Amino acid sequence: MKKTTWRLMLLAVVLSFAASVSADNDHETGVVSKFDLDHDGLVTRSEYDESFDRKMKKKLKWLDINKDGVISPVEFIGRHRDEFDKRWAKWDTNNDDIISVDVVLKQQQASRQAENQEDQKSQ
Ligand SMILES: [Ca+2]
Ligand SMILES: [Ca+2]
Repeated sequence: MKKTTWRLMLLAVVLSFAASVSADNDHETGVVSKFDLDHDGLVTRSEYDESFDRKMKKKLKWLDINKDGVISPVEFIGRHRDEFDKRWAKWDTNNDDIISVDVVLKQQQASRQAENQEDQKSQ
């Protein structure tokens, strides 16, 4: 198996692990802060739907690289491949083709905090 394939498989495992650990820590506060659009501490169905629509539109716009209104498999794979390569480069801080779970978790947490701040600014 190619080295790149192994790297992608390892990255997927690390991402899953990081997501599950972070989800345990941030689940309740994260869900409420992301979807509670009127900041009343409750998430209504309409708030959830609106938040989900916003995120999906943003994601679909990002995936449509050539801005033709449709997402081809090449665009989908290309965006995620670019994303994997960027994340790998960001996490492999000493460029030895090995990533540390601690580095991933710290960067995931920082990224999530930045995302939450960005979401709050856009509301
Ligand atoms: Ca609310
Ligand atoms: Ca397209």
